[in-house]
Amino acid sequence: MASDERTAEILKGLHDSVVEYEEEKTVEIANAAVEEGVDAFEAIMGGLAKGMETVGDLYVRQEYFVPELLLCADALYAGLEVLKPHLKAESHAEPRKIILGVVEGDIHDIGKNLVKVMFDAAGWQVIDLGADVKIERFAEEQKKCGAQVVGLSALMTTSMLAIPRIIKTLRDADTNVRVLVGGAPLNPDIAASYGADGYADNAGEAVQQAVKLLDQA
Ligand code: B1M
Repeated sequence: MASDERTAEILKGLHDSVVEYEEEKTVEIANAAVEEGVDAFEAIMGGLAKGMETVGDLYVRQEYFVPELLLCADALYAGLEVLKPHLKAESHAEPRKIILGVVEGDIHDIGKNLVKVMFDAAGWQVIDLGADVKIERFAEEQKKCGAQVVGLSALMTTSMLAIPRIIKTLRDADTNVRVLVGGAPLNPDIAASYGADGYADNAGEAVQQAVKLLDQA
C-alpha cells in the first residue's frame, strides 16, 4: 500500500505524463500505481482524467492544438488499459443495463469512455453506441435491449441541444426509462430543464447517480 506522499507523487506523474503526451511514461507510472497498491479509481480520476482537464485548459489558452490533444488522449488511453482491470469489480443479482452515447454532431468521446469504464467496473452491462449518435438511435436501442438507464454525453453548447430531442423520443417510446446526462457545458439546472432525470459532473458520480435513479424507479 503506497503512502499518501507516494500516492500523490504517482497521481501527479500520471497527470503530467498525459499533459506531456508521454505514452510510455504513462504506462510505466500506471504499472507502478498497480504494483504499489494505489487505488485504480483514484489513479484514473485523480491522475489521467485530471491530466486531460489540464490539456483542455492549454487548448483554450491556445498553447496546445489538435495534434497535441490527440497525443494526450493516446497517453490517457494507454494508462487506462493498465488500470482498468484493477478497478474493484462489483456484481449484481439483477442485471443493470445502460445505453451510453455522445449526442449527434459531437465526436468528443474521451469523457464518455471514462464513464463507460466506471459502469463496466460497477458490474453494469454497457451498450456503447459511440459518438455522434443519431437522435432516434437511443430510443431504438432502448426498445431492443430494455436498458433501465440511457446516458447521454455532450461536450459542446451546440450539440447539447440534441438532448431534449433525444429525451422526447425516449419518453414517447418507453415512459419508464431513466435518463442521465453529463458533459462540460451541462449543469443540474440545464439537465432538469431538458427533462433529464439525473446529471453527473464526472465519471465516478455517473454510476452513483444511475444507482440513485434505479432506486427511485
Ligand atoms: Co474539441 N471542443 N472540438 N476536440 N475539445 C471542446 C469541447 C471546446 C470546449 C474547446 C474550446 O473551444 N474551448 C469546444 C466546444 C465549444 C462549445 O461548447 N461550443 C470544442 C470545439 C469547438 C471543437 C471543434 C468544433 C473544433 C473545430 O474543429 N473547430 C471540434 C468538434 C468536432 C465535433 O465534435 N463535431 C473539436 C474536436 C476535438 C478533438 C477531435 C481535437 C478532441 C476530441 C477527441 C475525442 O474526444 N476523441 C477535442 C478535445 C480533446 C477537446 C477538449 C480540449 C477536451 C475535451 C476532453 O476530452 N476533456 C475540450 C475543451 C475542454 O473541455 N476544456 C474541447 C477531458 C474529459 C475527461 O472530460 O469530456 O468533460 P469531459 O468528461 C468528463 C465530464 O464532463 C463527465 O465525466 C467525464 C470524466 O470525468 N461526463 C459525463 C462526460 N460525459 C458524461 C456523461 C455522463 C456523466 C458524466 O452521464 C451519461
